[in-house]
Amino acid sequence: MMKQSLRHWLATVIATLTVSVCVAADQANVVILATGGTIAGAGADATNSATYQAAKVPVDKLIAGIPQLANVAAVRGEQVFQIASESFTNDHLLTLGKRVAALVKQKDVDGVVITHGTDTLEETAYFLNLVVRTTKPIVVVGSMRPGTAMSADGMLNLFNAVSVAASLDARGKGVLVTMNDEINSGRDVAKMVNIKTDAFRSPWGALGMIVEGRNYWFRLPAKRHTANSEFDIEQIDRLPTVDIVYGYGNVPDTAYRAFAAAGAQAIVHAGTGNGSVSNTVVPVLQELRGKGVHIIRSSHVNAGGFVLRNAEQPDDKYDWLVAHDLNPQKARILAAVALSKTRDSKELQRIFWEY
Ligand code: DAS
Repeated sequence: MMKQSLRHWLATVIATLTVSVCVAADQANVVILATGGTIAGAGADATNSATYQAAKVPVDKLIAGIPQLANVAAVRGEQVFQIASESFTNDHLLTLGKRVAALVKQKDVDGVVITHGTDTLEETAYFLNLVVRTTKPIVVVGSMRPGTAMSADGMLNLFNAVSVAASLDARGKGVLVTMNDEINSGRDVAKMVNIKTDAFRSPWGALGMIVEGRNYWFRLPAKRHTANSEFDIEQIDRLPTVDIVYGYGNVPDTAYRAFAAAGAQAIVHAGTGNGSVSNTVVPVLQELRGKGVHIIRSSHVNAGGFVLRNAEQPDDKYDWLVAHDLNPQKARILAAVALSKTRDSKELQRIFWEY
């Protein structure tokens, strides 16, 4: 009797081990690249939902704080930076992009998550969307409240990001952003509110939702991205300087001149309405274009529209570009990437239509 129960026990143990190894073997491998931000933030008190220090908690602690991650993927973390994202520079973008590109080439990496501050999250997500040639999921995630606050949103945002990055049906959809149960396109999404958890919205709507570890898709990206991009981070070692000037009543031409004098290869005019240009500014933009500086008309109104070429401004005549539906900060990212490849106006405008 004793021998039989021992045999039965051994058979059970071996079967269990086999199943767990199989499950582990089937689990997607996801790498979390941590860069800082509120998702790594810490406040003095649970009532501090908006007063806190960003970029304090290391990636290993973020992972240890969500043991349920092990149910959706085999996860490991790398601390790439530990900064608030308003301090990102072009060099940070290049370093991060090159690390992502190297990881997605590895056979033992199925998806990448980037934890990031929310202030420039939309810029990084768009940049990666343009330059990392892969169909593997790349998911950028942040949080609006630090993990020390009541109803903190970071844990579930990060759990959702890893779950999406581990999903086969998230492949080929470009860089994604998971915040507040939504899956947004890294191209379209922007931070529209500065202190609410539903801060991230796409003017054209979310791609889908992630609920309890399952993705629900409702639309697909319409513009070129990632594997279908003509840009490749591995061929970009420096991003040309592109600056932004905000348009408003009474605006002088000072900032345009200063940026051009400091070496800007293009200036994004964040215009009122349809990227409108004050009649006091048109002459300096014509002068700067004549000196080789590209002028890109965008709008600081972006809730679902786009700047029309040759509407109130004769863009063909002035050889100016329009940013299509991109907000000024995303127009800067695309202009910098595009200028690393071409300075031809027609080519640049094509790129703004296609990306
Ligand atoms: N300062 C903000 C940033 O790092 C904090 C945040 O919202 O993540 O972008």
